[in-house]
Amino acid sequence: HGNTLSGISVELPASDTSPLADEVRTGLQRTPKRLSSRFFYDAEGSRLFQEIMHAPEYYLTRSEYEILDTYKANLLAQFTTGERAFELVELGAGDGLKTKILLGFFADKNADFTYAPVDISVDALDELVIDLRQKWPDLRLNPRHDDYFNALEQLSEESNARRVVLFLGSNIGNFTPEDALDFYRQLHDRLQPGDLVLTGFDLQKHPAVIHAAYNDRQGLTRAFNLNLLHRINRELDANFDLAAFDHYEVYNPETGEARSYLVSQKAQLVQIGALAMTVPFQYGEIIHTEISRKFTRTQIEQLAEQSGFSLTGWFTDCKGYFADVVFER
Ligand code: AVJ
Repeated sequence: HGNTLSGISVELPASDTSPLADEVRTGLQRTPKRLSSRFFYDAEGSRLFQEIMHAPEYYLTRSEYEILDTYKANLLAQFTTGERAFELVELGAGDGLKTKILLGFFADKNADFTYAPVDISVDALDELVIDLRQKWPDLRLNPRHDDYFNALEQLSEESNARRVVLFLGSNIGNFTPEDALDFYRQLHDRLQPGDLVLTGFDLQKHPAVIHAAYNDRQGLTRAFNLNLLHRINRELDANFDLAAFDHYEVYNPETGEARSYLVSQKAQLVQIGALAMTVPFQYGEIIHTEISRKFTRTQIEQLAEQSGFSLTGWFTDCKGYFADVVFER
């Protein structure tokens, strides 16, 4: 952590100010300890999440795939109003696996639309754009490497197309109830009357089905959760012993919250070099890392109502596990 001032190298005190550093500094000093799930997605974490999506227990991806495939014509009909073009703005596009079902179908039907994927990962976005250009050379693309709300604000100044915001995969489940409501209120502020939001919500169901989705037998979710410690070791010069932490998941069917934890398997001290910080753990002490919230239809209706949207489309898979829901501004 040297800094060069007019040729003189000045050694700064431990003052790493990356978002991860801030999170680790504050999160590991709290009781109970916690780290946000938004730091899961380094290159290895993104790769592990792709694998989770193929795990037999992780039904979410297959359910949503089924919904989009089954109802792509209904969705196109809802997105199209008269002669007006629409702009599909996808928040957190990732590899766009599920969205490609819609893009392919819309392209076949010669729909008049632009696809605007938004992602904070440049790598994911570049890969997606290369793949889409190859598959559909005529597709109008407007990729944004940006924060969700910045991207939305800029987009709304650019054309008079109808906005259709996609927020798929139950990413909304990582928000607290307050943050979820705030998210839709902010969308409401930035969109125009007639604009749409299509959100993927994971629904409440038999608790054992949900519990298994976050405890796959291959240990992918375990590796995904533990990778956060690996990332901190690498990026913040820490010495977490990954063998001394366990993955633990609870699903509470009364609150609809699946919560992930890392559990210290012994009393230990962990050094975070870049923060000049020593973190003590007791035997059995936890770090809370993720909330994956599951919804009821009533909760989703309330979310629409409290943020000023009308619920105009409700699509589920044949098992009723997942819903893709249309809100109209
Ligand atoms: C990408 C946030 C939807 O919460 O189900 C998968 C992430 N965590 N397995 C989810 C995740 C553990 C996933 N989301």
